[in-house]
Amino acid sequence: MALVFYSDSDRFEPWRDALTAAVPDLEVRNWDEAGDPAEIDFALVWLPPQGALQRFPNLKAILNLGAGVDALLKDPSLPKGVPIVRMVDDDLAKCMAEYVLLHVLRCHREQPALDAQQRAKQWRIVASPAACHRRVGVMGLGAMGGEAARHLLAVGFDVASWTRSAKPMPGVEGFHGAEGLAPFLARTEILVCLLPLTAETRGILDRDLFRGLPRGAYLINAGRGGHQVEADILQALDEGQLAGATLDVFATEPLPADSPFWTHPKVTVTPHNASITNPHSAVRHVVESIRRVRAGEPLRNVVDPAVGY
Ligand code: NDP
Ligand code: OXD
Repeated sequence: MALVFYSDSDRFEPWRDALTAAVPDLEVRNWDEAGDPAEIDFALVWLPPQGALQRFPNLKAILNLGAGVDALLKDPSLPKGVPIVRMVDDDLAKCMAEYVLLHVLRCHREQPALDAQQRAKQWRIVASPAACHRRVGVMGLGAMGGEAARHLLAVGFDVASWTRSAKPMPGVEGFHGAEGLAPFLARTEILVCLLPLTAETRGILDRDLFRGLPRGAYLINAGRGGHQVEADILQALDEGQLAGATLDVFATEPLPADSPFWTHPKVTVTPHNASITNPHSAVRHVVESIRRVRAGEPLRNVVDPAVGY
């Protein structure tokens, strides 16, 4: 059996070593040395070029190196009927939860404003309420949002979620669907977006949505750049509707040098590193998918292309 790998070149060797240690009879080939396309059973990929996967006629599964499959699903020539498995992994979820906790705490304690005060040598005491009085709203309560919510609850935040279907979670006030969005936003002082990018969620972080939040709310987006209408974020910040934004994802990545986000005093930019799949932890999920295919068992975490996640 053979697997072809596509990602940044420095990721190949660690993945090859982890995979061959776990499945000694699996041949792991780098993209440029894939050999006979008919020999390839699995593709383990992150952002492969459009049209590239159709050349493997015997693919049994496409295994995505990340949680989000929006880039893969954009490819109209994806081999029909080949299941796509997204990455669901403990470390991936925990690192995301740490990112969310870090930035929610920064907003909660108004750290960006305190940093600015320090630069200006200003002594102005800012009192923050206890976390239980801070209402955080998490959009998307899947592998990422669920773990983020658990971390936030552990610190004592007042947490709500917004999902597509009803998704009860102990300690979290749940909202769902179009009718749940307005009440969810109205009670949310720090909004965290961990949605997948789909036809329904594209551009959701726009002017109308920001107007539904209490004035002075914070936005944290670690979902996808396609969720945010960047001009609307800037306007909401400049008007004070948003007090600040922490953005890990952008319409264009890397973020262009002339983007106003780089220097905006109310914006924190991180380079799409909220959470990154690592082979040490995630290899077992890839191995489990390979085992299931070989055993003729149903795969887990299969994407539904019709809904987009
Ligand atoms: P999941 O598929 O596990 O969860 C998705 C969640 O979003 C579900 O709760 C789902 O609702 C909800 N959702 C989907 N569509 C809608 C909608 N139209 N309205 C309301 N809720 C909706 O995904 P993950 O948690 O694994 O990942 C989420 C996203 O996080 C990824 O797609 C990716 O874009 C991003 N990500 C970013 C990273 C980074 O470093 N910045 C790293 C990893 C992921 P329901 O429960 O009803 O199905
Ligand atoms: C992912 C990502 O989707 O890193 O896993 O963005």
